[in-house]
Amino acid sequence: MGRLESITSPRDLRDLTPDELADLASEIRDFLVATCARGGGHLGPNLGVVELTMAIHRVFDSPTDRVVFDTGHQAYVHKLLTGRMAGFARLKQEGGVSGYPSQEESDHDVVENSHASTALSYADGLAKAYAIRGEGRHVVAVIGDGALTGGMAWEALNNIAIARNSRLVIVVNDNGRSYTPTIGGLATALTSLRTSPRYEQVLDLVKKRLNAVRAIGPAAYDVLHAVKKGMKDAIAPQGLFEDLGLKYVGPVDGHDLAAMEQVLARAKRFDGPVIVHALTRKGFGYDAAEQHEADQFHSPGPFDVETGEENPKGEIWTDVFSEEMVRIGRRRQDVVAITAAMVHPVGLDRFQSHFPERTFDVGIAEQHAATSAAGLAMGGLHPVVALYATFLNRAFDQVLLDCALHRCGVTFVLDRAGVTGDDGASHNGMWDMSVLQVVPGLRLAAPRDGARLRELLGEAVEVDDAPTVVRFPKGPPPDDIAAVDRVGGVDVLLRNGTRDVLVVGVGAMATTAVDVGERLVAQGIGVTVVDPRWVMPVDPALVELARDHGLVVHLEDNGRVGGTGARLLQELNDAGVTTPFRLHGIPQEFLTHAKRAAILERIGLDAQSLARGIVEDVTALADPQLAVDVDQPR
Ligand SMILES: Cc1ncc(C[n+]2csc(CCOP(=O)(O)OP(=O)(O)O)c2C)c(N)n1
Repeated sequence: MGRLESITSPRDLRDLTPDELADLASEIRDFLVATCARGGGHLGPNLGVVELTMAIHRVFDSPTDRVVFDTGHQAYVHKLLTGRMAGFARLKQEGGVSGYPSQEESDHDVVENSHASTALSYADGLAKAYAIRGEGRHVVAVIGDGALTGGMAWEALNNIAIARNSRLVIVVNDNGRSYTPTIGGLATALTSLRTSPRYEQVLDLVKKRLNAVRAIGPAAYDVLHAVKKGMKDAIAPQGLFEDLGLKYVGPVDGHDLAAMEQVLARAKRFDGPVIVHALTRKGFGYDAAEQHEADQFHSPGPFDVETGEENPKGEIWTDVFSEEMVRIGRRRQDVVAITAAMVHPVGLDRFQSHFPERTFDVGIAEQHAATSAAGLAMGGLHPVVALYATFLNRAFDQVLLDCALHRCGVTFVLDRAGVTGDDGASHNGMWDMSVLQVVPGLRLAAPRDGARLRELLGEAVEVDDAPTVVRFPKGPPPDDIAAVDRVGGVDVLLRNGTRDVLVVGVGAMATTAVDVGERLVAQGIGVTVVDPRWVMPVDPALVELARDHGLVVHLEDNGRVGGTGARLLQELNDAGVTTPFRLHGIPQEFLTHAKRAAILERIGLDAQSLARGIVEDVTALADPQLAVDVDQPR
C-alpha cells in the first residue's frame, strides 16, 4: 500500500518526517497525472498546490479551521488529504468525486464553488462569524493570481483590511497564470513583489540552510528556525496591499514545504487578517504540463502520460465560432473581441493571432467585460464578448443597464450553454435564456448546427442598436440540418401529415426535435418541426404556427422557469392562441455532475422519452375521457 492510501484525514500528515512528506508529495503528483490522463481534469493547477495544500493541513486543523479554495478547481490535493482517494477512480463522473469542493462529499469542504473570485468574501464572513461567536477558529482562503483579477476579490480585500479581529489567512497562490499568463496592472504588481531583492535573499538563505541540513541531517526544527530567521519581521504592509493596510508575508516558495509551513504558522499566530504570498509553478513536477505553452495543462482531456499528447477531440462548436470570428474580423474592421481570461477555451485564440490589437483579455472580470464592451460600442466599434454561458450570470446588471438601456450593439457569444454535465451544478449553462428574457430590446439566437452558428453570428454583429446573444452548447456540433421551408424567420425542419403537433426545437434541441418528429410520424401523428433561430423576440410567425396546430411541444436546454418556452406561452396567451402547450426543459434544480447525455436522459430530454410523452398527450387530447392537463409538467 502506498503512503497516500494511508491518509484518511489531515491529521495523518502530522507525524510524517520530511522525507516521508516528500515521498507523499511525489506520490500525489503521480496519482494526479495518472487520474487526469485517464479522464481529464484540472491537472496543472493541482500539481502546483501539492506542498501548499499539505502545509495548510499540517498547520491548521480542518475542519475546525476552515479552508476555502477560490474557484475550487485546485482542491484535488485537499480531497486526497481528506480521505477521498477512492472517489478519484470516477473523477467528475456519476458516483465519483466532483471536480470542485462539495459539502456532500466531506466536512472539510466549505463551499460549492467553481465561479472565481468568491473565496475571500466567504472567508471574510466566516471569520467575522467566528469572531462574533467567540470561537477561536481560523479561516484560510487560497486564491490564485488569476482569481485575484476578479472585482469581488477586491471588494472582499477592502473589507477584510478593516476586520481587525478576523483570524483570516489569505494564501495568494501566485503562478503567474490564469489559463494563459495573467495580465493587467495587478499581474505586473505581483511580479514586482515576486522579483524583489528581499525575496531573492530569503530564497538564497532557505536554499543554503536546506542544503546544509541535508548534508549533516539535523532535525527539521533547525530548518524551520533558519527559515524563521529569514522571514524575521516579514509580516508587514507591502507594496500592492499596502494602501489597503493589509499585512503581508512573503513571497515564499510554495513548493518548499518547510518554508510554507513556517510562514503559515507565523500568519496563524498573528491573529488578524494576513496575506501569504506563495510562488508556485502550474504543472510543477510533470514536464509535459510545465512545458505546455497554451495553458500548462490547466484542464486537459485524456492524454498519454509518456508523451503528454492529448487524445484527439474532433471539431467542437467552439471551433466553428473561432473560425467564423476570423472571417468576420477580416471583413469588419470595427469588430473587436473580449475574453474574460479564457482566450483558448472560448476560441478567441485564432482571432487574437490575426488581430491582436482588436482582442482584449480583461481577466476574470465578466462585469467589466460587459460594461467595457458598452463603452467600445459607444466609441464606434462592435464588440463580441465570448463567455461560457454560466459566467454571464455575473454580468446580468451590466447587460441590462449598461448595454441594453444604452442600446449598445454588443454581441455576447455564450459557449457551453445548456447542460454541460461533468463540471457539476454551477457549470451548467441553464440560466442564460431565463435571466436574459427580462432585458428589453435584447435579441437572442440559438443556432441548431454549425451552419446556423455562422449565419446567426453574422446576423448578430449587424445589429448595432441593441445587445445580441448567440448561445450554443458544449461538445461537437451535430450534422447540419437543412430547412425544408422558412416561415417568417422560422426554419421548418420537418412537415408531415396533418397539423397535430408543432414541435419547437430551440438550438441544440432542434436535432432532438427532428428525431422526435420522425418517431411521431412513424406513429401516424401529423407533425411540423421548427427551429425559431432567433428566440428573442418571439417571431409572430411562430405564434401563428402554434395557432394552426393541435398541440405545441417546446424543447429547450435551459431551465424551464422563465425560459424561451415560458416566453412563447406568454406571447400565445397575449395573442389569444389557446393551443395546448407542453414545455420540456431543464428542471429548476442544481444538477449533480455526470455526462451531458446521461443527465439529458435522467431529466427526460432525450428523443425516446419525449416521443413517448407526446404520443400520450396526443392520445389524451383525441379522447377527452383520457384528458390530461397538458400545461402541467409531467
Ligand atoms: C467567474 C469565472 N470566470 C471564469 C472562470 C474560468 N476559470 C476557471 S479557472 C480560471 C483561471 C484561474 O486562475 P488562478 O486563479 O490563477 O488559478 P490557477 O488555475 O492558476 O491555479 C478561469 C478563468 C471561472 N471559474 N469563473
